[in-house]
Amino acid sequence: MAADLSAPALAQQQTAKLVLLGEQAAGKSSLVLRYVKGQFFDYQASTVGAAFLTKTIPELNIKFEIWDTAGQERYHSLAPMYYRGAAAAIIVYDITSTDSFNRAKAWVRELQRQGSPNMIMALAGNKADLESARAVATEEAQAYANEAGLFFLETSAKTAANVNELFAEIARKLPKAEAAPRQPQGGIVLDSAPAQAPKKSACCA
Ligand SMILES: Nc1nc2c(ncn2[C@@H]2O[C@H](COP(=O)(O)OP(=O)(O)OP(=O)(O)O)[C@@H](O)[C@H]2O)c(=O)[nH]1
Ligand SMILES: [Mg+2]
Repeated sequence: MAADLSAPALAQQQTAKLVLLGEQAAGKSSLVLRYVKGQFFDYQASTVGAAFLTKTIPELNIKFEIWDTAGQERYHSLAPMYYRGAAAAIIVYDITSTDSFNRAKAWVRELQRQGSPNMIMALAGNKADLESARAVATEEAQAYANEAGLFFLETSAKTAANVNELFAEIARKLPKAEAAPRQPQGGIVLDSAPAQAPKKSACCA
């Protein structure tokens, strides 16, 4: 029997490794927590090493495997472990801190040199709710993002502004899993071509 009836539509779910990088206190963990759990804490403990969370977007059949890295300089040498092989990266800065914007640019340069070649990169200017303390103009960041070929949004983990949009846009930009778009949804494949899709196990959701 050629038709593989053991592979339901669910098995087509695409898994995408996503890493967050950026200066300490820029709001990486807060963005992830807001996105994954809908929570925000005024006091958010600084990340040690990295944190791992997942989030599935059922409409797009994508599961994000999110590595929320620690921004403290002493963890910098660990970063390649988390960004290597990542399909996408969110580089976060704090709009009230020019230093954090410069640090974000340094991360972009590092990823351009050492990240995966087709990595989708998004620049997030976080803490957009703190408009009165703004130090980085939207136009400046947008111009930089255009130049560097990044997708750019200003976000607020506190108010949730643009947080879902940020992750959803990344999901939309991901290259589709090789086999997924060609598989008729829920139908039986009558054509005799061998199924070449790498079989991802549905383990550990
Ligand atoms: N006003 C405001 N505060 C925020 C926002 N996002 C994060 N914060 C606050 O900024 C502080 C640092 O946030 P974190 O999410 O821990 O920052 P981080 O980038 O994960 O920091 P490290 O783990 O140390 O690298 C916390 O006190 C948060 O409550 C935001 O959008 N608006
Ligand atoms: Mg953190």
